[in-house]
Amino acid sequence: MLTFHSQDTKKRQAKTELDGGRLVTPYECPERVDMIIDAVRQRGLGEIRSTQAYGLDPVLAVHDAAYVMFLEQAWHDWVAAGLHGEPIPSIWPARRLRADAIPDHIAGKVGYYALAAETSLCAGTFEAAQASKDVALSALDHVLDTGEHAFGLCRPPGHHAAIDQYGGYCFFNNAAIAAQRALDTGANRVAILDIDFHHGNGTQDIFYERDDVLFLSIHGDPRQEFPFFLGHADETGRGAGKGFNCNYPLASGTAYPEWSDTLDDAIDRLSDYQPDLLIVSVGVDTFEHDPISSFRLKSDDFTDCGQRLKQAGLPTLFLMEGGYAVDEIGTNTVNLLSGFEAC
Ligand code: OKP
Ligand code: ZN
Repeated sequence: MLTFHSQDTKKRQAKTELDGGRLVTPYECPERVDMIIDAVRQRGLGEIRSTQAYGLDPVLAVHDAAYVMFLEQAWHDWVAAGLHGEPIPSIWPARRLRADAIPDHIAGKVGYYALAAETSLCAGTFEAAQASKDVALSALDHVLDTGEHAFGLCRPPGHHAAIDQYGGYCFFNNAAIAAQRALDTGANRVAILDIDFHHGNGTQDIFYERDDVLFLSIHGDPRQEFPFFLGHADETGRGAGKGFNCNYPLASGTAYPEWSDTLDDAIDRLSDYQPDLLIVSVGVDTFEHDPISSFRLKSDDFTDCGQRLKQAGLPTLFLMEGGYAVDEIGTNTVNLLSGFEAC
């Protein structure tokens, strides 16, 4: 399987993440990319290809234009306002405050467009987010052109990024951008299966009222886990989208027997939908030693997971989301991809 990769994804080098009550070095670090590339090479997964530039049109097909402009300007505006450190929101349009009046001041704008506070903005964030979606789209085009499966080594991840909100280390929703482009270039139906530990609230948000994208997510129960305010089992879609959103919240401590039963159920639903393309939002933060997550998958389980995904028998685009056990991220990711290739 080909891997698509861009060094520009490493242009985001934030210094701070709000972790509990402390500022720490971000878990979502550029070294994650190097570790995965090293493993792809060492294990001989296949050729590594560079990316093409697709511009902002495919981003604007799923995200709000003012939100995209905000991301482009935020770092500059923060510095120009004389603020120090990295942009972190400190106020939001919470219940009964006005969410229909976007502030002019950057400190207010950050709160308007952020869905969480852990994710600081920094000088290279917008460039890295652009590179990340170019990775996704380059890999997509390979799948569409050849019918072969492909892996897009996206970074920063995307699945928490909603129509007009960033957070959870995500800025542009790479999977949603790829799904929309697939539809715009001839696909009738796309399925997105999100196996990251965290619920893909952004992807759900973008497609919640649509029946041309089926969204399935297996994740830590939002009663206990980030993003806390979306991802429950009763969120099944709205309007035309009713029945095309499917959440599988699982308890903290879930290990592979229960997780893989859930995966099989999701794969059955995928097969019923008969999509033209499957996009897998791949997170390996389900790993037992992930520093911010609480499932208990072992490294070998990722290989088995890849084998099960192959049973769906669909043209498949794998896009990287989370995984923060940096020493094992390469092994776990390539286990999944090579499990899929092997059968
Ligand atoms: C992004 B992805 C530790 C808690 C961090 C945010 C998690 C974002 C996960 N400071 N909460 O889904 O892997
Ligand atoms: Zn995650």
